[in-house]
This record gives sequence, structure tokens and C-alpha cells, in this order.
Amino acid sequence: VSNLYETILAEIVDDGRVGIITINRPEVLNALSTQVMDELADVLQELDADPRVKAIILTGSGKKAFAAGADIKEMRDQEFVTAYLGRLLSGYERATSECRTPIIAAVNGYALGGGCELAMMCDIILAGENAVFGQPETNLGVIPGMGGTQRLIRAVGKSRAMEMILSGAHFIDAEEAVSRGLASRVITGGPEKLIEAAIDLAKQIARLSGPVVAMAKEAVNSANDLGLSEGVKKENLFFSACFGLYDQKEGMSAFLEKRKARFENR
Ligand code: CO8
Repeated sequence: VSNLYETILAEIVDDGRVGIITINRPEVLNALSTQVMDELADVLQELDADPRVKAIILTGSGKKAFAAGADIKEMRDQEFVTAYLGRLLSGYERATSECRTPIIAAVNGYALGGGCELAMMCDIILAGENAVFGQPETNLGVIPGMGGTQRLIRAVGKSRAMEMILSGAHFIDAEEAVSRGLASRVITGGPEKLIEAAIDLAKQIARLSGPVVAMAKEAVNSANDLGLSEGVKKENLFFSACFGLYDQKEGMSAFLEKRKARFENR
């Protein structure tokens, strides 16, 4: 990985198959400055373009926060025109929506405002036992601005999303996040155990066929953008496309021959 990043750490583990990105501004609870978001967008593109990397983990440094939101110090002096035309923080939206590699958010501590929105842009959220999700923007005189009004409602339902966004209070803890489907699992035992669990999950994904995982990710994400019948048609096309892959023949033959599959995994 490029070593030019200043606000994030990036490393590759598991023989090059798993990328780990850590937002590294613990002194401000990993607040998302423009530089953080630009570097995140760049590193995601870099890892997604690396054919060896099969899964990416995103986390925050320190024990307290995944990210406590956009950088309020930097945002305070923005005007309408700079916010609108400057497309504050929008590079990340593009980077995540175009990223074919699965992204796992390992949420250790606060995921507030833009931090919650960033986690929701990932494909899977693993919640540390101290995870806290919330959209406190209205307390600052703004509304969520990185997809929160759209994604939170899909994750926790309208009433809870409205309660959180309109009041700017009533945060969600790790257990509630899992019970509502915002996160997939609570990982107890501290930040190290959380990262271990994220790496285990990333390794499981990395063992599978790369193109199959990418198609599965795109098909699932389509559910947010398409109606049911269009989504099912897209799924059917991707499903059919799998039969053009060596990995489909290998996966099914391995099952029938009672052996482990050896995917080409490009
Ligand atoms: N931005 C800048 N600095 C921050 C932020 C932030 N979001 N959050 C925390 N910090 C800083 C604090 O200022 C403090 O710095 P210092 O030590 O210099 O005083 C340091 O981090 C530690 O924070 P606290 O002392 O406040 O720590 P506590 O444990 O007492 O409290 C909280 C932790 C509850 C998380 C508290 O820090 C907090 O409320 N933070 C702000 C949370 C928030 O409101 N987030 C939403 C921000 S708005 C947003 O995200 C909009 C997203 C969409 C933008 C899209 C634009 C187009």
C-alpha cells in the first residue's frame, strides 16, 4: 500500500488477501476531515485495484471511536456554496459504491454522524461491545449529510431512524444494533478481539471465488436501489453468469467429490 497517507494507516495481511484501513486521528476521536475522506477514497481505490486483495476492513484507531463524525472544526466555516459545489466528503460515496471488494466495518466505540454513515456505507458491520451508533447532527444545526437519512431508515426502520435523527439523541448500542440488523454481530473482549473477528471473516471471504463474491455484493446492494422484480432479474443474470466461471465447475465438483474446492480466485 502507498505510504503517503497521513490520516489513515493501511496494511495488507493474510498473504496480501486482506486490506486493513485504520482511521488514525485518535486525539479527535477519528473525526473525518476532508483529508481523511480523500485518503480513504484513494486507499479504497488502491486496494480494490489490487487483484490480490479479496476483502477490506475499515476501523478506527484507539479504544474510544470508530469515527465521531465529520470534523466539526473544519466544517464550522463552510458556506452553502462551498459545501454544495465542493461536494464535501462525496469522494467516499463514489469510492464505496464503485468498490467491488467487500468492506467490513469493525466499529470500536463511537460511530456518530458521518462515522455512523461511513459504517453504513460498508457491506458488513461488526460491532465491538462498546459500539455506539448515532446521528447527532441536528444538535449542530445541520442534518446528516453523508447518506444517513437514507441508509439509517433501511437499517433500523422509520420510527427509530426518525427518533435518532430528529432528536439528535437516543443512540444505539451494540446489542440493539445487532437486534435491528444495523450490525451483524457483537464481538466482546475489546478492540483486539474485534479486529481478530474481522480478519477471520475477511479470510473466509478471501478463500472464495473473487468474481462470485463481487457479483453477490453487487446483487445484494441492488436491493437498495431497484424494485423487487428488477432486483430479482439482476440476480438471475449474475447467477447465470456464474456458470461461465471455472470456479462454479470447481465448487460443485468439489462438493460432489467430497473434497475442498480450489478456486481460481482471480
Ligand atoms: N469533530 C472534531 N473534533 C471532534 C469531534 C468531531 N466530530 N468529535 C470529537 N472531537 C474532539 C473533541 O473536540 C476533543 O478535542 P479536544 O481534546 O481538543 O477538546 C476530542 O475529540 C475528544 O472529544 P471529547 O472530549 O468530546 O470526548 P468525550 O469522551 O467527552 O465525548 C463524544 C465523546 C460524545 C463522541 C463527543 O466528542 C461528541 O459529541 N463529538 C461530536 C459528535 C458529533 O456531533 N458528530 C457529528 C458531526 S457532524 C457530521 O458528522 C455530519 C456528517 C455529514 C457531513 C457531510 C458534509 C457534506
